[in-house]
Amino acid sequence: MTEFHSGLVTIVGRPNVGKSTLLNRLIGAKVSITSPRAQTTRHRLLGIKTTDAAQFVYVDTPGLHTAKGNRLGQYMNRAARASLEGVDAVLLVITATGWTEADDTVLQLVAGHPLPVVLVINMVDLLKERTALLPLIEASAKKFAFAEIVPVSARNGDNVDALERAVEKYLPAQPPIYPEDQLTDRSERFLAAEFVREQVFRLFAQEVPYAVAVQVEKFQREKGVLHVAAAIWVEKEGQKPILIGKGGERIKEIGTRARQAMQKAFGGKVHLELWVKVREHWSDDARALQTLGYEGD
Ligand SMILES: Nc1nc2c(ncn2[C@@H]2O[C@H](COP(=O)(O)OP(=O)(O)OP(=O)(O)O)[C@@H](O)[C@H]2O)c(=O)[nH]1
Ligand SMILES: [Mg+2]
Repeated sequence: MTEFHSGLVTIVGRPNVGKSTLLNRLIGAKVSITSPRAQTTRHRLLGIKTTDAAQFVYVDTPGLHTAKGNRLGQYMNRAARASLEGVDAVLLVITATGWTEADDTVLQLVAGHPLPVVLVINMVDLLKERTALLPLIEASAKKFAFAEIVPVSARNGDNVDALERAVEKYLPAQPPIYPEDQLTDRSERFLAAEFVREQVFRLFAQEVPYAVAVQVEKFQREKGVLHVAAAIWVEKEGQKPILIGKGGERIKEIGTRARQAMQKAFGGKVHLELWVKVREHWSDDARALQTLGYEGD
């Protein structure tokens, strides 16, 4: 038998390039939330895939953005930077539309670490002609000595198997790090909060998603049904009616969609109860951030 390989592979990039979609696609399960809005991911999170020959431990990270902003933004950037420590390889994700200044900033950060960097050019499904990739691949190869350059579509799975093969070369020979049936390091309770936040990011415009944090207050199985109760925290009194909607329509829609995501991820029936609470400026308040789970990473 050939030796088993396992290792950590961190996924970095500017916000909104498809890192979390890629992580879910690589492991074949949904453990990380995604949305068309930048800065959806707030925590570092693992997605684990075990095959007969190897265990891939992928690290999803918040999109790296220019650090001014509030304490939450600083926490997110710290989590992304820390994810470059102690890993075996890096996937730097950009999109097929080409390099931006923000991508260059991420590259500079990554280049400071002695790690193999695989450049992932995502969203190739948006290109009319595959040949349009060639100049981008050439320009990328001039920017940095990438270990590999792999174009993919995280959305439809195109070429993601080739990416896995490319990554496998950089995993050291060692036994699996996690049990082979484990998909993530995060609890179902954590994922439940994230599935609610995902719907807020998908259903609301402008500042509302950035004003929201979700806290699960009950997570209990009774007679085959999982009962989840969660508070949606907002920063201002005025955001509360927006989230609730006329006759409670909007919060009902969040609940229905989040419940479906939970049922799919956890299996079995889920009963979900949601309400909205106000905590002024929680995203810039160190103590509030700690209570809401934004700490440690
Ligand atoms: N067309 C297309 N869209 C994609 C692809 N991959 C991701 N997307 C979309 O791009 C948006 C952002 O995806 P995410 O996976 O949330 O991006 P992210 O890099 O994790 O974003 P942050 O967590 O905010 O940094 C979502 O609307 C995805 O559906 C792809 O291969 N093709
Ligand atoms: Mg993400």
